[in-house]
Amino acid sequence: MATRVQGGTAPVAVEAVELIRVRLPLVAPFRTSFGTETRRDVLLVHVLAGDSEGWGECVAMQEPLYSSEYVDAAQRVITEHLLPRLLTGDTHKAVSAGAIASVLEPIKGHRMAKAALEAAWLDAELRRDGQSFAARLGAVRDRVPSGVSVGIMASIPDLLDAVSGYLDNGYMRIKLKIEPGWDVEPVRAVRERFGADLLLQVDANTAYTLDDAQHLARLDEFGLLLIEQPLPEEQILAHAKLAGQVRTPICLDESIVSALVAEEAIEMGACAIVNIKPGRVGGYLEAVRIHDVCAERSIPVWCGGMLETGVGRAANVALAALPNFTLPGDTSASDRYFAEDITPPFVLGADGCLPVPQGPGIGVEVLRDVVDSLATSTQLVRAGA
Ligand code: NPG
Repeated sequence: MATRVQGGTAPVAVEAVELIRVRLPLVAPFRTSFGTETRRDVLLVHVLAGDSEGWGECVAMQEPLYSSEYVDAAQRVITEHLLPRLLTGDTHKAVSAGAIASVLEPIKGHRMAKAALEAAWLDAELRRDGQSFAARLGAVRDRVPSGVSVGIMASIPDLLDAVSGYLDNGYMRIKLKIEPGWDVEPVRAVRERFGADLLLQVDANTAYTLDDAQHLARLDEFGLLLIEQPLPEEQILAHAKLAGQVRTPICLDESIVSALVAEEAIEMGACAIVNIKPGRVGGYLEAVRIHDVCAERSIPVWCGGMLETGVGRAANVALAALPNFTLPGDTSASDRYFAEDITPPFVLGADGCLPVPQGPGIGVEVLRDVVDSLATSTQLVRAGA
């Protein structure tokens, strides 16, 4: 399977890279245990390569609250440390998307920044070759079931209204954000109101400690699919200990930053399920490796979300079409986040699924006039400069 991600496409000759920042208001504030997002300040990477072009989206947020990365730092590391390694010297005519991770390996961390570059390079190669992301990554479905992530609300009636609206829209599973003080009662209320058949899971974004194990075990009675990232990112062993004290399957998100970490976490018994976010792990090719590591160990995976525009969403939906993505992802329709997207919107089908783009590259058109109307800055970096 390794050949699927490592082999692949011949490099495109990149002439320049545009870094465009666009600001999109969210349709509603999104509150998690680490903060409230009201807008997305997205960094887009636009690769210009002769007859081809490619787009990538950096998922780093405005502030380093989800992880240590944030968008200003991502742009800075891209211009000062990553692009110079891809665009100057001997390498600049020869780097294929499949080689980017190893060329950038000397730079520690900054996975969201690296992922955005790799995605843009891959898109340019695939557009040139007329191949879709889905085909390149190994997709086996043309529609993927869609879940929705529901933020922390001011009250339980507000939460029930929000969940009810999403179920009316057709979402196939609900994820509730939780934190200490907003956990057992909201979960109970949603379970009681919408019944035992609702696919329901929770996400703590690292808000608990191992001392909370008995409290978290109170969630067991609600038949949740999983509890996502209850403990801090570095505490993989503590997750394994927690798994011995709760019946609800543990899913890791923030902790899983590479295929190697995934392998070790699984071996330690720290997770029974893995959330895969390409930005968090350094790119779509590493995401496929994690998919494979998990598949070999019978660990189901699902595709996480970082409030992406249509650019990131298109590629996420392609990834979510791989065989071991057996749980619905945070791959919601565009209107769950934005009134206006920068691609034609992803629309939830009557079957609760999103279509997997089949066109070359990410398979969706980037609406340049919308991008320009939302842009707050543009920086052009030329190859060989
Ligand atoms: O559907 O894109 C989406 C959002 C899904 O809950 C979601 N994302 O922790 O997984 C998360 C969370 C998140 C939101 C993370 C904002 C970082 C910033």
